[in-house]
Amino acid sequence: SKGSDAYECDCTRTGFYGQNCSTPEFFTWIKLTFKPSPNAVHYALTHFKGLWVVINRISFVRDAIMRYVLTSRSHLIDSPPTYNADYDYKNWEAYSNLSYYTRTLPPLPKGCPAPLGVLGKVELPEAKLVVEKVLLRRHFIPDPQGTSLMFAFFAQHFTHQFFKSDMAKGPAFTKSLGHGVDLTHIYGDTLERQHKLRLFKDGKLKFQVFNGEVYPPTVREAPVDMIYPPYVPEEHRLAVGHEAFGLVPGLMMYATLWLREHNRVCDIMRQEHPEWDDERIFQTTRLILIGETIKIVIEDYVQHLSGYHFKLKFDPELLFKERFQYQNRIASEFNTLYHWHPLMPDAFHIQDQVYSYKQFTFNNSLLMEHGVNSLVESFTKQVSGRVAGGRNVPHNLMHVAMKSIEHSRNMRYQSLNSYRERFSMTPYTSFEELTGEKEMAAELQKMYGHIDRMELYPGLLVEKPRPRPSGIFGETLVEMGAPYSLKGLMGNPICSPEYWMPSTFGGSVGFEIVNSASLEKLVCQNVKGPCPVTSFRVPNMPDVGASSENSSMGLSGIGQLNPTVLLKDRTSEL
Ligand code: ACD
Repeated sequence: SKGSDAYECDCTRTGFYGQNCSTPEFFTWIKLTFKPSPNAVHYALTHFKGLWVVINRISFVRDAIMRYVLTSRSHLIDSPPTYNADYDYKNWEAYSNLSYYTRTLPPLPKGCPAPLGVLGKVELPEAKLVVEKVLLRRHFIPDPQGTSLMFAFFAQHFTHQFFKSDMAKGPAFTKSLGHGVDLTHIYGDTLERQHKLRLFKDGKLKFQVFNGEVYPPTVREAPVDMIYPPYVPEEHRLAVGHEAFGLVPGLMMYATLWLREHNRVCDIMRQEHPEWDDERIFQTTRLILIGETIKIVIEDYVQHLSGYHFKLKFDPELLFKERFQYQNRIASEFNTLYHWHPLMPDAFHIQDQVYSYKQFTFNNSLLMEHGVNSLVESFTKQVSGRVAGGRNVPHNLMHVAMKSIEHSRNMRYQSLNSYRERFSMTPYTSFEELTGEKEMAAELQKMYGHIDRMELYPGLLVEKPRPRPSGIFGETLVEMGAPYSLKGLMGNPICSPEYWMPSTFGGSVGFEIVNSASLEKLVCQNVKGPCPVTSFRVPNMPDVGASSENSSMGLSGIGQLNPTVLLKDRTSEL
C-alpha cells in the first residue's frame, strides 16, 4: 500500500499485469485458454478405465504423467515459505521461526471493514450456529468411495506427526518443528523422549509381550508423558512417540504396527551389518521407516483417496531434473483442511461387539484383548463417513468443528473463494453452486449473506462431492490438499539426490524394503498367524456410489450416542 487508499501491486513473475495484476500476458492467456479445468482432468483420471490399464503398463508414459502430477501440484506451494499468522508481508522472522505454521494466503488486514472483506453482512454467524445448521450429522452418510476405518485411523495416526498445534501459544503455532514426515509420532518430538522410548540394544524400541505378541511398553517401563484420564489402569497406559495416541485404539493399533516394524527392520539391519552399533541401526531403520511411510501414503493412501485409474508412483528420481526444493513447511490451511472428522462413524465395531465413543476412547484394553489382527480386520470392514456434502460431523466431535471455525477466524483466514483463486479454481458465484443443492445453500445464504464471505473450513465440508459417480471430497479440498501433500511427501530430504540411494538405507536390502512397502505388508509382516484382510477400502461394498445420500448402509445403522467429553482441551485436534 501507499498511504491509506493508494496502492501498487507487484506483478513480478505472475504472468499478469495491470493495477491488480489481473490482465494476463499473451503467453499466460494462451496457457489459461488451453488449460483443462481441474474438474475435466479429474474426470479423465476417474473414467476410461481400459485406457488407464494400458497407460499404467507403459512405464515412460506413467513416469511422464506422474512427473506432471508432482510438478504441477507442488508448484502451487511457495517454497521457501513466506507468510504466517502474524505477518502478511515477507520478512526474516516469518521465514525463520519454525514454531509457526506457515500461511499460503496472508492473514486479512486488521483494518478490514468486515471480517472477510467488504461484501455482505458485517458480523459472521456464530460458529455453533454454522455447525448446527450445516455441519452436524443428521444420520450417518457412508463414504461413496468405500473408505474404511483402517484408512481413517491411518490418516489420524500419520498426520499427527506434523499437525501438532501448540495451543499454549495459540492455533497458529506448532510443536512439530520437523514440518513433515519425520516420524516424531513414533520416536518422540524431543531427543529426551526418543531416548526414553529406546531399548539401546540393536537399535530397537522398548516393548512388552502380551498374549505372545509385542506391544508398546507401559509408561512405567518408558517414562514419557502420555495423556490418559485418571481411571486408566497402569497396565493399559502404553507409551509411544505421540503423547495423545492413547486416545483411541485405532491410533495405538498403528503405533503397535510401526513399533513391530521398527524392531523387525532392526533385526534385518543387524544381520546385514553385524559391525554396526545400536545408534547406527536405530538411525538407519528410522530412515527406512520414513521411506516406507511415504511409499504407503502415495501408493496406497493417496491412491485410494484419488479414485484415479491412473496408478500413482513413488519415485523420487522423477524430480531429479526438475526445479524442486527439498524442504517443506506445514501450512495452517493444510491443517484446517485436514479436519476430516466426518470420517468417524457413530460407533465402532470390533468382531461381534459394538463400542460407543465412551467405551472406545482411552481404552487400550480393546487393542490388547482383541489383538492387532482383529482390529485390522474389523476396521477394514467398517465404512467411514463421507467428508464433503455437509451434515456428517458426528455429535461427539461437534466441539472440534466449532474450534476449527473459531481458530480460522482468530488467525484471520481469507475466504473460501480467495483460496479457490489461489489454487487456480474459479470462485463460486452462489451458495447453490457450492453445495449443489438448495436447502443448505439457503441456510448459508441466511447466515453469510454473500458467497464471497463463505469461510474455508465449513465451505470444504458443505461443498458438493465430486461426481464419480460420487466422491468423498469436493473439488476445493482435493485441489488444495494435493499440492500440500505431494510437496510435503516429495520435499522430504530422503527424496533428494544426495539421500536417495541404497547406502542411505543400509544397502540394497534396506532400499528394497522402502521400495516394496505397502499397507498390506506393514500388517502381514507384523502379525502372528494368518494375515487379516487389510485395506483402505471396504472390500465388496455393494455399489455405494449409486446409493442416494440418505440411504442407510448395512454398516451404518447405529443410533446416536451420548456426547462424551474427551479431555477436550488437550486433545481437541485429534
Ligand atoms: C493428485 C493426487 C490425488 C490427490 C487426492 C486427494 C488429495 C486430497 C487431500 C490430501 C490427501 C492426502 C494427504 C496425504 C499426505 C499428506 C502428506 C503431508 C506431508 C507433510 O491429483 O495430485
